Amino acid sequence: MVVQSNLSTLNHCSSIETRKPATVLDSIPSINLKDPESKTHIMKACEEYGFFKVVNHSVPMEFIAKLETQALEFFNLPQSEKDKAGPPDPFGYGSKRIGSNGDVGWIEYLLLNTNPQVTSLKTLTVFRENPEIFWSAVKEYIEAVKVMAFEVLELIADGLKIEPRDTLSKLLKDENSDSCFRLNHYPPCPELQALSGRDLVGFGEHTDPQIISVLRSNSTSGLQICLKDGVWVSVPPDETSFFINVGDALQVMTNGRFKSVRHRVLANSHKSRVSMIYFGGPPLSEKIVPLTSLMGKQEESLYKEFTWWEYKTSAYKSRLADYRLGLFEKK
Ligand code: GA4
Repeated sequence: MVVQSNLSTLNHCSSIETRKPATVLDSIPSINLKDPESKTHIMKACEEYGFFKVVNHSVPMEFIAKLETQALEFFNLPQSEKDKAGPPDPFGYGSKRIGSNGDVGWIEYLLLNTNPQVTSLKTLTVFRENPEIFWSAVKEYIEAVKVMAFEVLELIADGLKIEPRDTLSKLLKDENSDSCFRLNHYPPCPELQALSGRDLVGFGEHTDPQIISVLRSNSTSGLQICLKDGVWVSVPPDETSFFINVGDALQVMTNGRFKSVRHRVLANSHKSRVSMIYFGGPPLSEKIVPLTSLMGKQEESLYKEFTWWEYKTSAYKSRLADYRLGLFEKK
């Protein structure tokens, strides 16, 4: 009976699908930030996958571990306590519902703005009695990850021969950069075993709207990316490395040369997955257009002109799996 009722909860999640044999992506591009050739490898990875792994970075493991401990401490609180930091509008604590347009998943999360001035009082309740410990763990982690994101964007600028080399990174360095941060917890779902041959979606397929996203997870698998041919592959977890997603804004800025990567996360039956993602976005007023120096003589923009505010507003009205750039393509 218990299994029955739990199964119906899962069905209510309406996110169960038939499992196809999961191909594991062994060949995932791995960029060693200390390798002098890294810009060439990054270019290939952005063109082929819109996704890559970063190793040999300088984000201290200690920052990562501290934040993961804090995150788990929060997610282990009684539901009624966590709910005080919700609902996400869009910032705050959320459980099962993603965005405000009907998407659901086997997940709970905290969505924060990286700009403390935008952090609402409600979100601050997350930090409870120990605001300094939680907030300082979040801040030191984000600061270190941002430095790595700047480096990655500068290598991309080098690879694309864009000058100055901070053309992209300065959009994230800007004090008005519209960046956000997400802590995700995918609880284990033991009932999954009863659903033999089926998977439960933790976070449904989507592309990230921003410029780039930097993801770090614990050692629990679940992340999958969609290759150019439409095949979904599993990304082996690596708790000491970071994964970078090309976002929609970078696709537009490269006039489609880079593609934003479609990705999703599947729930695990026995292990909990924790991930932390920094989404680097430009200031709201920034025009998102192909970089002039990248455009060939006769080349035309594939997209209509729009600001990040316009794109973001439109994105927040969409469903997770929608092809959001479609509305902004020149027909
Ligand atoms: C996907 C990338 C980030 O997680 C996010 C998500 C946002 C949300 O969770 O509120 C969105 C999703 C994301 C894109 C479409 C809209 C908005 C949920 C959703 C259905 C924080 C973001 O910036 O866009």
